[in-house]
Amino acid sequence: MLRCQLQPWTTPLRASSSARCTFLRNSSNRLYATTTRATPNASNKSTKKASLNFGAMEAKWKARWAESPPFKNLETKDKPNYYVLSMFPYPSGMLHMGHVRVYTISDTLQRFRHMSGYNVLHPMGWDAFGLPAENAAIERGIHPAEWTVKNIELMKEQMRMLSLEFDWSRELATCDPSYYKWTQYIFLEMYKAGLAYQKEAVVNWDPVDQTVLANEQVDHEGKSWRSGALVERKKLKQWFFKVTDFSEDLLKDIDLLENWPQRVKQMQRHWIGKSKGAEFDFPLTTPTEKVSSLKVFTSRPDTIFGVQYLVVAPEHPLVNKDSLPKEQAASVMEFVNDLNKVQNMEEAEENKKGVFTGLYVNHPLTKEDIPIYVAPYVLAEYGTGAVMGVPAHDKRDWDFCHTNKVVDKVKFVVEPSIKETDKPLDYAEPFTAQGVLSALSGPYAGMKSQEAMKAIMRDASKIGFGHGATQYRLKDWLLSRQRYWGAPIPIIHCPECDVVPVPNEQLPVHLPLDISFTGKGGSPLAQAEDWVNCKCPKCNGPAKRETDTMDTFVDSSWYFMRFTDPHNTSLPFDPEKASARLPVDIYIGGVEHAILHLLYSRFYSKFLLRNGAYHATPDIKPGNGEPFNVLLTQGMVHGQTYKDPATQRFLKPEEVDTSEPKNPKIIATGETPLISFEKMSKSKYNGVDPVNVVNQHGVDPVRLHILYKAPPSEVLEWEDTSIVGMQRWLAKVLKLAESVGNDSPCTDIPALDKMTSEERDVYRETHTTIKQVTEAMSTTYSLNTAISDLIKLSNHVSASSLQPSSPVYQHAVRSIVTMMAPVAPTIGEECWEAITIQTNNSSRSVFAQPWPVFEEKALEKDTVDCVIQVNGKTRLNITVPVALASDAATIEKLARDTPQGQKWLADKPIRRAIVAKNGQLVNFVI
Ligand code: ANZ
Ligand code: ZN
Repeated sequence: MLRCQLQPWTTPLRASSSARCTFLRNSSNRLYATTTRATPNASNKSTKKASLNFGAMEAKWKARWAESPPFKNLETKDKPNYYVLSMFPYPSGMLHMGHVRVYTISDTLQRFRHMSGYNVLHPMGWDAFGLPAENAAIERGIHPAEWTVKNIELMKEQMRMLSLEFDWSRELATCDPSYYKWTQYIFLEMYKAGLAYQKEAVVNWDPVDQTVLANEQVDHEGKSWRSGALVERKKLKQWFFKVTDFSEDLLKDIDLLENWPQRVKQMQRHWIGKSKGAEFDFPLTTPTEKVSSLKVFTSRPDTIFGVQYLVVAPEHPLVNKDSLPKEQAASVMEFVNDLNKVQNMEEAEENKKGVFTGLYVNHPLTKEDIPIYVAPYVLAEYGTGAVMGVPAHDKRDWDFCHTNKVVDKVKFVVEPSIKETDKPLDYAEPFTAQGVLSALSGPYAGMKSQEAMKAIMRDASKIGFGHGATQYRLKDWLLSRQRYWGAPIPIIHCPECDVVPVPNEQLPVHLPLDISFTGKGGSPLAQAEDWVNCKCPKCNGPAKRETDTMDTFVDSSWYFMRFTDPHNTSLPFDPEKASARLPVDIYIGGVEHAILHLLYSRFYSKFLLRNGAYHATPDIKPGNGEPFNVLLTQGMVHGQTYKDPATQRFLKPEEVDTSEPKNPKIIATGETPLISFEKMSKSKYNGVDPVNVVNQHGVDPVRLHILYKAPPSEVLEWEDTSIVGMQRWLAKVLKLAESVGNDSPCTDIPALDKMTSEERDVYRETHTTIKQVTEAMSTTYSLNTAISDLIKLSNHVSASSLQPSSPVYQHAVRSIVTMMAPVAPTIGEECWEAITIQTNNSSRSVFAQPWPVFEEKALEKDTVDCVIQVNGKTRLNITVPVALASDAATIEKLARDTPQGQKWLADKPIRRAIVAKNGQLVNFVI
């Protein structure tokens, strides 16, 4: 799902397995030992200063973790469940910094939850179907299956390198038959529920990739999101999911998503696009047997007297040579066919050209005969596919009316109400606001728009002319693709029985592996005759398989459910297991998936709840079925970009001398380049390879740096000159840990009132930090401030005069180390080992430690910082014990004891003392 921006896999693979490989079965056990890592810090100037050998420590702890996994077998019944999920990647073969960011966030949060006593689920899998694999097959002759398996192994190794701890026992890949069997099964459930259907549709045809695109895959210029080709219109029989059956639920349940970003919720609402208005049914003047009237949807029933023509979409059922009068039929059909040749659909919709059908309706209120036109600016998929043309009050209708010279005189039936505007109506443009109905509006003249809408709808429904109606912009989900590398749609077409679903016991419908990839002429599956020809499950006669495969969004709409029970061979997942784990507690991923992936996942989980695939629990409200509780959308990672100021040309890294990071120079000219941060891309030479970064600086410093540089949901401007700060901090914490470890282990912490003021101070800081970091990890996700709080605390401890033998000191250091461990697992373990070395406890992982808990009492300050004013002017600050903060006499005495106090109060008597804000502000009037 997270697709790599960089070109995946640039060196050809050596084929090791035959094209008939079964996917992934053994990939999870195979590749652990394969990577050798360069020793870090060897080549980098800045890292030499940091004393830790990150590479060696990583190797040490990876080996230990492999031997005794810190997170294994911790699951017990008495612990609450917690499900942390990051969006699974498309296996391009290479992690990019965006991946590193999202998985670092999820890994940090899951480690925190483990330590806080949860049964954590943190799985990983592969969104492994899709075009790039097929394109690789076409371009390089590598089978998509092989390409995919190799890429998965590579990326998995990179993930391990980053100390990301996933539950690999649950690994899944959507291209694995053991997964897509259930994708197909759920498709059939949809089919049985009447939610999967076929219909002819004008589709977006990508002439380069030779495939149908979803609307969302076409950009605002009418170009394919992937190939960049201008998209064409083509009519094909397609499979759809009836998402629109769930429009209202999908809309109203957005209100329940308290922990989703507002922005994402707005995007979802907008996408569903609910609109209230009316449907009017205009009788044709010459009804036929088939059609007697034309329905339109309008949001402005108050403009009903301004209707001067009707327009239908080119795909409207009225537009065929049998329904049209003979004189017009030929020219109308020619107009429509010409439209299909128009390369850019948007252009056709924009230009507002239309053609008269020769048909009329009779307006039941004005009794006028009104012409019907065809024009592409009316969309087949919205409302009824027909609109009432009100040129006076709608800009699109105005343009259409003028372009096609439909009428001589535009009828203005609504006018601005005088009170609201002094501007007289300018008849040179449409008046699109609501107002007061004009004299042309018959019995409704003089009514305000709102009032008129109600009256008109009431009267119209009495005579059967119309009624209130609600429309959604949301369309059904076109899910079929004329492509190879996807889950085959489990349907058989029989000449006798028509559409026959593949029986469950014949699932999965395997993708045939013996396929030639030419990249031309539609789906490769259609050319696999052995596979296409089959027996009809109903009549046993010769039949043909459906050759379309499913959109990869189908695969990713339920993977988070499969993770709850990934090896189930009799169902997509066990209802109990899924119900115990759902909804996902926190879902982390890119905002680019804010609309479709999330909407489709919401649709799937609502359907599957209704379908009984899982059930209501205290966390799953009946009838709700929202899949994701918290949604964390992480920001993009931008790369440092150099440009030549003279030519604006992007410069390659080797063209810039960065030996002085603050003062880079263009090598050829000696000039200073323009520096900016932009989305990483090949053409800007600003991409960063995570493997290099980690090799150079160490895993933990990179993880810390990523989380520290920006809040998770904001853009992260990647530059690595300041990673050295994180390396130094880690070295410092290790020193603190060693100082504790070398001393005798912690005895009891004294009671608060027995502490020295310095102890009290460090103890308070420690608890404040525990509170803040816990909050950041569990509710605000402001991981950057969590790290800065930890840094502050470590500075505080080392600046204090407490000795390592002090229980308060030891408590502080233990707290820092346990709280740091989720972000910096290697050094966290190293520190913990240093601390516990005396207690023979070194075999215990830091991740087996409980997360520290703060005490409310310890947070309280025992002094108040008091600002002292003399005659209303601020003169000095003093510190007053809390117990005495409201005692004016004590404050006066403490103030007089300071040099500043003596200066301003001298020996003058105080006439009045005003103590405000619990002693934080005191005014002495002298
Ligand atoms: C007459 C009218 C008069 C309209 C007026 C608007 C203003 P929303 O609010 O987005 O739902 N419409 C209806 N179906 C359409 C289709 N299939 N393709 C293109 N346009 C269509 O938009 C509803 C309005 O969009 C409808 O109200 C209709 O134009 C147009 F002063 O009807 B109206
Ligand atoms: Zn049959």
